[in-house]
Amino acid sequence: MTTTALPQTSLQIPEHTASAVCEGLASRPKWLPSWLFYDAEGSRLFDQITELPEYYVTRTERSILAARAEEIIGLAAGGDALRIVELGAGSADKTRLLLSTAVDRQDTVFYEPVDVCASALEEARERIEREIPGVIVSPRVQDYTKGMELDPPNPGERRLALYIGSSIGNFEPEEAELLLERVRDALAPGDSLLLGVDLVKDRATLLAAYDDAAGVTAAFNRNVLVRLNRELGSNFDPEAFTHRAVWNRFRSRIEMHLANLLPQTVQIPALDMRLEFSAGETIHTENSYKYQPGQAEAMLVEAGFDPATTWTDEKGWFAVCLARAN
Ligand code: AVI
Repeated sequence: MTTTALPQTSLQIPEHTASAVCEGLASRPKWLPSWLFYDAEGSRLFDQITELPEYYVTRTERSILAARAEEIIGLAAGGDALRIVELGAGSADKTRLLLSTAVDRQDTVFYEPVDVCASALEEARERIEREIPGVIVSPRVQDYTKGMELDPPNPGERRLALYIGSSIGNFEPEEAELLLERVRDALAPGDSLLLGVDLVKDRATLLAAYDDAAGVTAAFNRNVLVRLNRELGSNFDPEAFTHRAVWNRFRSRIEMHLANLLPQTVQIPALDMRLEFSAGETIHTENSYKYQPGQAEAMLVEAGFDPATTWTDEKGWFAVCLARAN
């Protein structure tokens, strides 16, 4: 990883963190990229979010996968053996459901999680090989947003790529399209992609999911400032910022912001930055796009896939789309 030593500090900062923070906090309105949420504490808080009563996303997708796993695996495999590649280091029990179903069909399944974080991949390998005999894990340390390099499948094998958890919704529409095209480029004709997307629903349900009563999402949002303090030596007072979730219906997205309560000056020595915050000024930290029915399928067609089947839950809150690379 490239690191940058910036003025007034001996901290070694990854180049992409330094440039994103510089650009975002020098902008008006200020913003930070949402991938900064996921340090160890942020990942722990996100796991907690997935269990919250208000956060319908994870359990709704899980219920669709539990009901449809055999159909999904059968359609993706056709008459061939499946090799399963996942964007991200294993979405816990949702991935396990699909892997166990594949093992029931074909005894041995190769599973290739792709992630930038080698330790998350190692954890996924250890956990999955222990819990599901028959799965052979081959982790790939790659940034899948920049494209994937996969070994050619063996004769009689097809790939099923998993991009579940509605993570696609955290990308801007044009970035999401590019990401799908890159996934398509890494696959061969006849391979499939399983994509999980969150659908537009009533405002109250959406807002509650991103502003829960226990304050876990608020802590998750503020933790980005704790991370900057630790990694860049800044002096943000995280408690002086309020968590705000907003439904932007014109852009079909939930936005998360951190609103500064009182005027304050923040120093970021590692970036040689001094920031004046006025009372009420915000930092935009995340977008989570929500799709209309049929929209994900249209994106998949644009990216070079033939959408095969879409499954939703009974409330029509979440969609899981299986599409074949053409
Ligand atoms: C990871 N991603 C799909 C979550 C979402 O719902 O957009 C991140 C999240 N942010 C706040 N709560 C959950």
